[in-house]
Amino acid sequence: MLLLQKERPGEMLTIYDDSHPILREVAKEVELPLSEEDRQLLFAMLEHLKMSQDPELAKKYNLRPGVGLAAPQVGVSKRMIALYFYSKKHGYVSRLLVNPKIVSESVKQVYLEGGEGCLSVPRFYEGEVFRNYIISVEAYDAMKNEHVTLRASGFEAIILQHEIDHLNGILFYDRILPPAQALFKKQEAIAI
Ligand code: K3U
Ligand code: NI
Repeated sequence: MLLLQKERPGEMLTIYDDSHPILREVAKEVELPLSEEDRQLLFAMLEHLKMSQDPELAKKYNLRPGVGLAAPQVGVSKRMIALYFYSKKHGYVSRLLVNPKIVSESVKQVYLEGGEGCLSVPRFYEGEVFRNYIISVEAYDAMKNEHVTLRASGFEAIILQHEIDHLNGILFYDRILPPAQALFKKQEAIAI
C-alpha cells in the first residue's frame, strides 16, 4: 500500500530547474554508512515520485509526474537517486540508490519513441536520446541496506542512465543527436 504525504505539503521538495548551476555540477560521493539525513532525503524523493504519479495529489500540489529523481534536482549535490516506475513484469518498482556506478553496458541501444522529459527542464525538446539497452549498476541500496549489483534493461535502464547523468551534470538534451545521425542510429536501436 502507498503511504502518501497527503497532509504534509510543508515537507515537499523543491525541484530545481536547469537554469540552476547545481544541475551542471558533478555530485559528490556519499559517505557510508548512510547518515539519517541522507536516508530521509532519499525517502522524501521516493515519496515525491509516488505523489507525482497520483493524479489527485499531483493536481493538488501542482506536481509533474516523474519516474526518477536525482538529489541535485532537489538542491543536494550528492550521488543519490530514486526510481519509482511501473513494470508489466514486476508491478511498481521502487529503488533508492547511493553512489550508483555503471559497470557494464550492452552495445545494443534503446530510445524512447516520444523522446525523454525531465522534471528540471520546463520545455519540450524534439529528438531521441540513445542509451544502452542493458546495463549493470553497482550501488548501495538504501531499501535493502546492502551493496548490490543490479542488471536493468529497457525502460529501467533508460531511467537509471538519465538519473546517473544528473549526478554528472548532464541533461538529456545534451545527448540529442542531429537528425541525420539519429536516423542512422535508429536503424540499429530498439524503440520503446
Ligand atoms: O517520463 C516520465 C514519466 C512520468 C510518469 C509515467 C511515465 C513516465 C516523466 S519525466 C521523468 O520522470 C524524469 C524525471 C527526472 F528528470 F527528474 F529525472 C526521468 C526520466 C524520464 C524519461 C526517461 C528517463 C528518465
Ligand atoms: Ni531529469
